[in-house]
Amino acid sequence: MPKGLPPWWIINKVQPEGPEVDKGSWKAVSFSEAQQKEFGVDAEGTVTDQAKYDAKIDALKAARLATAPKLAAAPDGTTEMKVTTKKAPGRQRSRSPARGRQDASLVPIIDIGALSNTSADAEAKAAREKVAQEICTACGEIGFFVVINHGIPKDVVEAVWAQTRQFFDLPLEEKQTLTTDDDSKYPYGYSALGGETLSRGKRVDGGADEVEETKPAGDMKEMMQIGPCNAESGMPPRRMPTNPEGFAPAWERYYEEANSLAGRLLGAFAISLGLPANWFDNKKSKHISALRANNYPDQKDIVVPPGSIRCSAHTDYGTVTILKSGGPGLQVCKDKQDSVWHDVPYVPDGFVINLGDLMRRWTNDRWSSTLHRVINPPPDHVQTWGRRMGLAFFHNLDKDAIVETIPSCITESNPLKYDPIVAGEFLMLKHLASNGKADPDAHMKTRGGASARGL
Ligand SMILES: O=C(O)CCC(=O)C(=O)O
Repeated sequence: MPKGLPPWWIINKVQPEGPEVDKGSWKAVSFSEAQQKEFGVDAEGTVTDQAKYDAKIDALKAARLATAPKLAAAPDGTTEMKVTTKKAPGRQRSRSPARGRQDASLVPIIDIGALSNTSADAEAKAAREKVAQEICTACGEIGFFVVINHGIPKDVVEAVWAQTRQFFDLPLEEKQTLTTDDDSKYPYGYSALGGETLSRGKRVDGGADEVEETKPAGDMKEMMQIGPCNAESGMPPRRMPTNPEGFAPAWERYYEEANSLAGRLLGAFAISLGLPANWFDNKKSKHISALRANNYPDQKDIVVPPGSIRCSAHTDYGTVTILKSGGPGLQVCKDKQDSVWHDVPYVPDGFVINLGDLMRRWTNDRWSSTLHRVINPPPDHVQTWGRRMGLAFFHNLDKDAIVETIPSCITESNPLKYDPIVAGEFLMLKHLASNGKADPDAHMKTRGGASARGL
């Protein structure tokens, strides 16, 4: 994409109604004949007339900036971008922490409606298998996908979003009453702006190219997090804010819905790996999943310390993460192949799904847990991106679950790499690494003792 413009910006202009997703594949997004002529692109968005394309984009950019305040309001009051993707006109490397590669087609959009139909009839089974295969391809290629028709009711999402926003709007001192004083006893609660540097648990921030350039600096976000309510999980009882009043019920309900979605996804994972659909069930009956809200303040009126980013580069810890995000800025990097950052499409009403390191280890690296980050608004978008919120449900197994490589993931060309590990111990190693107290790669040591991450 010429001029480094984010694809959501262009597509939003071309398709003001937002992404057109057909049959679970975003390749169905297409430009009409009139749009092709107007923009100098083909049906898939590949540039065919560079001069025409550049002129059109410049004109749109000017118009966009002029009308910025008229953009739709996101659930958190920020500017919500309708996003979809288009194919990039060719390979293009980006080393800037503020820019991603302008090709988001790496992260597919998958309609998982069939997973909610548990009927035993052949048609329903075939539909579930088809979805499972799409998911399997995404897990192997990028470890990220966006789901639509996910089954989480809209009112549940709206309630949790509104309550979370109200919580973050409280005075700092009030929120800080929920800050844990000993995170080995209570690893949840409130954390103020700059309180966490996720990239500390990684060898890189900003992709392999930037390893020498970036020093750890606090992330430009505040957070609130809870764990499970089940005492059998072995985790401490939840501490919820009492203000706003609706916070606790909204979070409890959303946590359960997100956990059910994680269950549907794990069922599909199992099918796609040649296992019975309930294969993961006996490892998650007293799971220690966590729900975390991130609030990234508007950067218009604050000084961003050098090296700080909204959410620094990291991989997730557990099995699968379900993310509801409130706007653009999320990027992924296929660290083993190149150090290019790719924008993740923002789909209103969709959820971004990604795998954690535990799932990668479980599948003998057949599936990826991919580096991701949230960038600061680029200089020309500080006025329009505004505040951003994100809600991440990190699905984890039972603390004492033994994770031993899934047999169908061991092949002649991909021999067994890892020893069995206890899920709770694995999580602890990752947690310590993000606090600078353990080797960032300790949790991914292979049988020979080397790090599999390869960074
Ligand atoms: O807020 C987002 O979009 C991403 C957050 C994230 O990656 C995390 O909290 O681990």
